[in-house]
Amino acid sequence: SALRRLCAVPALALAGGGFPLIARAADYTLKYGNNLPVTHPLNIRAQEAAERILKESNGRVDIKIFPNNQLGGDTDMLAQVRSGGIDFFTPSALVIATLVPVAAINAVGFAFKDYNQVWGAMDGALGAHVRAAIAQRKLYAFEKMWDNGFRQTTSSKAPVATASDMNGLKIRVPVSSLPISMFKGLGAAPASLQFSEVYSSLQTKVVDAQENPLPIIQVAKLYEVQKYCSLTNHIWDGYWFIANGRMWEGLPEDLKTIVARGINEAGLAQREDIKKLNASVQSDLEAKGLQFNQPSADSFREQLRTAGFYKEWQSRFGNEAWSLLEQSVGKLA
Ligand code: X2X
Repeated sequence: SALRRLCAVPALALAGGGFPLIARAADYTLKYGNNLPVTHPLNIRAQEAAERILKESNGRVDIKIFPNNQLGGDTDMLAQVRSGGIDFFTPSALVIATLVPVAAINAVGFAFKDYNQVWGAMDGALGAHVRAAIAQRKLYAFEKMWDNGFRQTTSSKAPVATASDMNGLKIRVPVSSLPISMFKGLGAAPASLQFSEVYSSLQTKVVDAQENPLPIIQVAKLYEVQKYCSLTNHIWDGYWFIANGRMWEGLPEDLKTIVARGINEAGLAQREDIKKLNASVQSDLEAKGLQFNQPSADSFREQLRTAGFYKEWQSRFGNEAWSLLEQSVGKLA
């Protein structure tokens, strides 16, 4: 790349008709797209990681971030990271599951009791199993998953206290078959929409309800178009930080090390941010007018068992993945 730099300067000088203001561009200018507002900890930590990587690589790797669905919704960004149109993407486990079905395994309803179980599984054997499946689709998944959070249910109609309150509820879920199956099992009427469409679909009453972790409800201002928030904790969801496989394989080893360290360590810091936010976000949302209730998980779990949800997804994920999940959370069905 020293040679490349030597060659690049005269070319720039000619093109500009004078002395170049910037001596050289980065060797690797890489695009990263995501679906979240810039105020979410995922974007704040990703920005820090990009700055650190630029510095530690002496300007050779410049990661440009395109937040908030600027490059299209999740479905578009997943296609782009596969084709190489973008270099990095952070799909939720639910979203990448449209390509890598086993990736939805962390979203099995009411599986994780707490974050110790979550990170034990995702930093351990279950996460390794999912990363290997992602690699088979020619995508590279960084080691540390980033936190989305435990998903909660909001509605403009009424609080959800027991499974029977889900009956006929028009609820938006991500574009992914597991939450569709789960909410149908609970008796609701789920509709798959990309996150880019959630605010407006709630505002125009295309749907009455949605489900997301509290930090997302906060940064995406969903409290403006929802009245009730029921702390159902029904799914734990995280983001896989993925790279286009060809791009990743083509990076020199020293740059791979710098990029992976920057991204994985930012991910660990982002987990801490969400943990801190979880302690204060409810009172902030209450102050903004959202009314909270805390249902017990029992009626929901019972309804899912009766509906055959756990049996169905055990067979869809396969016994190997299912037993890795149960090693972390205990027997599910
Ligand atoms: O689309 C959602 O609900 C979100 C933001 O949680 C995901 O990325 C799955």
